[in-house]
Amino acid sequence: MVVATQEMKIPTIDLSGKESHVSKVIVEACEEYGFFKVINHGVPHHIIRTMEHEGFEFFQKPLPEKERVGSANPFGYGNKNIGLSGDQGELEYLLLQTNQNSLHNTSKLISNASSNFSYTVVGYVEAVRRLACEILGLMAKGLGPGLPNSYFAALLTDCHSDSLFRLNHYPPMRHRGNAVGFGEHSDPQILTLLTSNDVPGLQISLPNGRWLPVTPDPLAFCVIVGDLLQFMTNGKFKSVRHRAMANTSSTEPRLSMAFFGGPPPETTICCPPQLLKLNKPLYKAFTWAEYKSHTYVHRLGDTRLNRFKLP
Ligand code: GA4
Repeated sequence: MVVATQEMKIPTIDLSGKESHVSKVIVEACEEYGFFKVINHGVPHHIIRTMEHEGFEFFQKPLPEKERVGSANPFGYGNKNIGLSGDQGELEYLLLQTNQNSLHNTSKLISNASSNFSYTVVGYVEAVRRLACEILGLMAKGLGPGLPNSYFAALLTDCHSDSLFRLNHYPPMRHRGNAVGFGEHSDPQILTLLTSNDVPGLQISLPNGRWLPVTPDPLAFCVIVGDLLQFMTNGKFKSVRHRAMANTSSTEPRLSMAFFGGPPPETTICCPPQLLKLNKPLYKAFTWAEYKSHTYVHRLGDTRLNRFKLP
C-alpha cells in the first residue's frame, strides 16, 4: 500500500473570495482531484458542533438501543456491515433520508429527546444542502457560458431530490495497524459534503495511484465529486475514490458527517450540450434510479462507471 505522506496539494478554497476566481479554482480542483476543502463556507459552527454532539450521544448508547432504529437496509443503523451486499468495515453508522418527514420519524427512534435531534438534523441538512447548491452554482459558472448557474443545484432543491445524510462513528482501535474503516469507493451521487471532528482517517486516491491522507479540519468541509457529476460533465470532473482508515491513531472516537446530494430518482443523467461542445459523449444516458440500483449490486471497490461508457 503506497501512501503519500503530505497533504500539500489538496486545494483549500476560501468561499469568501471573488466569485470569478473561486469558480475557476473549484473547476480546476474538480478536474485534477475531484476533491477540495472549503473554508468560510457560511455554515455556522454551532450547527456543525451541535449535530456532532447529537451524533456522539447516539453512538454512546448501548447496542440494543441503537438497534431500535432498525438495521440499515439501506437506511437505519449499521454496525460493521456497509450496504446490502456484505462489505465490512470498522465503523458503525446512521444512514438517513433527508426529507423532513423521514427525518422527523426516524428521530423518534434515534433519541428520547427526539425533538432536539430532529430540530438539529433538519437544520444541519438544510444548511449543508444550501452550501452544496452554492458550490454547484460556482461549478456551473466556472464550466463556461451557456449553462445556467442553477443547472446542477436545481436537482438538489427539487422536492423529490434523493439526498442522504450519514453519520459515521469510528471507535478508537489502537494496535490494529492498517485496518480499513470504510473501504475504497467513489460516491455515486452528484456531490458530497463531508466534515469530521479532529481525528484523522480519510484518504483520497491521487491520479498517480497514491493514497493521500486528508488532515482533519473541523472548520472546513471536504467537497467530493460524485459519479453523477463525472457523467454530467462528460468526464471533465473526476469522481474521486476515497476510503476511511480505521481509527488506530487516537484514543478519541472519529465522527464524520456526510451529506450526499442526489437528484430525483427519474432524472435522466447525461451531459448537457453546452458542456459537450464539439466533443462526443463518453457515456450512455440513464436514470439515477438505474445507476443507484447498479451501485448496490456492484458494491464498494467496483469499476461500476465502465458499464455506462459508450464504445
Ligand atoms: C457509498 C457512499 C454513501 O455512503 C452511500 C453508500 C451505500 C450504502 O452504504 O448503502 C453503498 C455505497 C455508498 C456504494 C456501493 C453500495 C451502496 C454501500 C454499497 C456497498 C450511502 C451511497 O450512496 O453509496
